[in-house]
Amino acid sequence: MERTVRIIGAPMDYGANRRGVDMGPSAIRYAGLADGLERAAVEPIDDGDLSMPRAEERDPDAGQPSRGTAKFLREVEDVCTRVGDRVAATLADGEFPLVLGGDHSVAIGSLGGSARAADLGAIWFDAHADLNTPETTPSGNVHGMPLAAALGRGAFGETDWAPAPRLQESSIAYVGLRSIDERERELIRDSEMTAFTMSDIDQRGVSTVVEEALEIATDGTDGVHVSLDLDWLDPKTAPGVGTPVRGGVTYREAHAALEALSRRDEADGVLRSMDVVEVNPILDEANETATLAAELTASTFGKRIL
Ligand code: 6HN
Ligand code: MN
Ligand code: MN
Ligand code: MN
Repeated sequence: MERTVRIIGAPMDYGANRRGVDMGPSAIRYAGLADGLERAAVEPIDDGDLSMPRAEERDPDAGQPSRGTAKFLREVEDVCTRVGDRVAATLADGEFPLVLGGDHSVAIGSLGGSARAADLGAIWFDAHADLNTPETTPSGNVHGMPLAAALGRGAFGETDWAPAPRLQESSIAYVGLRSIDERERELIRDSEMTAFTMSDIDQRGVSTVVEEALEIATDGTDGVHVSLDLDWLDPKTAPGVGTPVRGGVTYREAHAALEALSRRDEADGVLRSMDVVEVNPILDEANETATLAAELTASTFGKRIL
């Protein structure tokens, strides 16, 4: 039976301090996402974009947590609650939710929605750990906090919307980390998550690392959420991101990684939900990063060369 992939656009930029990432969903669509998915033999249905709270109503300080800083938290809560509901409804209909960001804070919504009716593991392709809490954040930007929010860490633990009900901390694997804040380092060490850094990829190859990440994310869970932050790639390959960090994966490594997911998924049907985030068309060169995002998504769903 053909798989239906429901595209949910979340043009959110409230979690990042750079405007422009809100144009990510259109840029990824324009780059041929639907065609790529059809060539991967899945049926794409595009739900269009969720509406965002209006710019003139913004107040970064409204709705601050009991401790620390999280800018535009009220807006992030509003958007992520709707993303979560849409993701959960898509899964209930037997379809695959593909969330297009927007900044990485939208993943609070996708994780929450995907972990409502299943024990969830996750693979986090990112230069960053996204594990800051309002208490530890150096920037106040919620796109540096989605995993902490979904795990109910720090002040997020006092909210009812951020923690993802059945997300298994020990079933989360990072792939490609290379920029970790001092306080995040302690949070990772004290957590049950597994972190594969760029150095692990250098030493053992990206396919091996992804296969291990899959073992971790599938062990004892019902399915895996894939979170693809385009700053995972080297900025030479993916310049259109708000927080570039040099030393990321190459074009070939990125494809190899997502093809490894697809091979495993073809055998065992392990993938459950996905988000593709942080594409910023204003900082991009000729829509290169959005094109990469579309191609990598198609690879995840099984697009092959032959
Ligand atoms: N992203 N660790 C930094 C912060 O502000 O918390 C950067 C976060 C980047 C987040 O790229 O999704
Ligand atoms: Mn991220
Ligand atoms: Mn179960
Ligand atoms: Mn990142």
